[in-house]
Amino acid sequence: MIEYLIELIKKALDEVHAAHDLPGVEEIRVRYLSKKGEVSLMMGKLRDLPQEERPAFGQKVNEAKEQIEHALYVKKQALEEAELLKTLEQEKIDVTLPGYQFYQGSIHPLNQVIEDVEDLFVGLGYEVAEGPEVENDHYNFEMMNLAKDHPARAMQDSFYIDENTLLRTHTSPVQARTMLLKKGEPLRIICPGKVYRRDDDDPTHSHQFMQIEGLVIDQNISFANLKDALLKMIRHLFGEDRVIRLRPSYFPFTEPSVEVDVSYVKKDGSLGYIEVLGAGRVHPNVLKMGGYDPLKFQGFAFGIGVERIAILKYNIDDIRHFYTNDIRFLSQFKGVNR
Ligand code: 2NL
Repeated sequence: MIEYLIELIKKALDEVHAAHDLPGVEEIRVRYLSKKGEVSLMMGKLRDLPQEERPAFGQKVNEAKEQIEHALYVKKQALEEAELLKTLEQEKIDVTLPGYQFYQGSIHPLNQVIEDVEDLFVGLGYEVAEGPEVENDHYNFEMMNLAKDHPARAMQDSFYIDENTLLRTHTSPVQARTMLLKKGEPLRIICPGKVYRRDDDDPTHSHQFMQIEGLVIDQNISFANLKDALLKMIRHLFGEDRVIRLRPSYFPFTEPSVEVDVSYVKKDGSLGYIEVLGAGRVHPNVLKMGGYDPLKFQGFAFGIGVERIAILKYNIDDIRHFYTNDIRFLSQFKGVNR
C-alpha cells in the first residue's frame, strides 16, 4: 500500500510539473484531490488495513495530499505570472504615437477683452456688477440725468418694448441699480455687458454691442484718481509704453466730461492719438438720484466700447465678424491673453 501511495505521489508531481496551462492544473487537482479523487480513494483503503497500521498510513495519505496541494499551488502561481507577463508583453503601448486631436473652442475675443479688464479692476478692489438687458426708462435714462425730452436721448435711440420698457442703451442702469443697493456706501464697480442702439449695421456700426462701464463713488475722489484709473486700464490693454490724452467733451451724466485718446507710433515714427473711450466726474444730479449727498461724495465714471478695443488690438476690419460665428475668424483668437 505504502509503495502504491509513493508511486501515486510521484505520478501526481510529475503531472503537475508537466502541466502547461491553468485548466490542466485544475484537471489534475480534481483527479487527485476532489472527494472521489485518487487521494480520497486511498483514505478509503484505510479500512482494509490492520488496526495498528491505520494511524501511520492515514498520516502518510495526509502528507501526500499536502505535497500535491503545494505542488499545484506553486505551479498555478507560476502559470498565472507567465500569463500576466505575456499579456503585458502583448499590450505594450507605444507612447510615441501621436494622440487624437480633439476640437477645442476658444474664448470669444470680446469676452477676452472683458475678462482682461475685469482681471485688472478686480485686482484694484472693484466689484463686477451685472443687470438686466430689458430695462425701465427710469434706470436707463432718468437716473442718468437724461430727462424725458433731453436732446441727448436722440443719440441713444433704442428698441422699445412699451413706453417705459426698452433694451438698455448702455450698462449705466446697472450702476444706477447698484448705487441704490449700496444705500449711500462708497462703491467701486465695473459693469460689462450687451447694449443696444437703433443703428444701421455696417463695418463700423452695430445695433447691438458690448460695453464696460466703471463707477467709483467715495469721499475725496479727484480728477487725478480718474486719470490714474484710465491710464492703468489703457496700459493694461495696449501696453506699458502708451500715454493718454484727454479732450473736453459732453455727457449728460458726467461733469466735466472727457474723451480719452490712446497714443500710437505712426509709420513715420511720430506720435498719433486715437479715441478709445469717454469718461468724467459723476454729475451731482446722478449722485443725488443714486442716494449720495453731492456735497460729501464725489465720483468718476467711464464707458468703453468692447468692440472698439478688440478692433484696435487685433486689427479687425469689420465689426460684424464678432457676431457671425465664423470659426475661421474665431479660431484666430485661441490663447490670446492667456
Ligand atoms: C462712452 C462714454 C461713459 C459713463 C459712461 C456713467 C455712469 C454713471 C454715472 C456717470 Cl452711473 N457716468 N457712465 C460716463 C462717461 C462716459 O461712456 O463713449 N462710452 C462708449
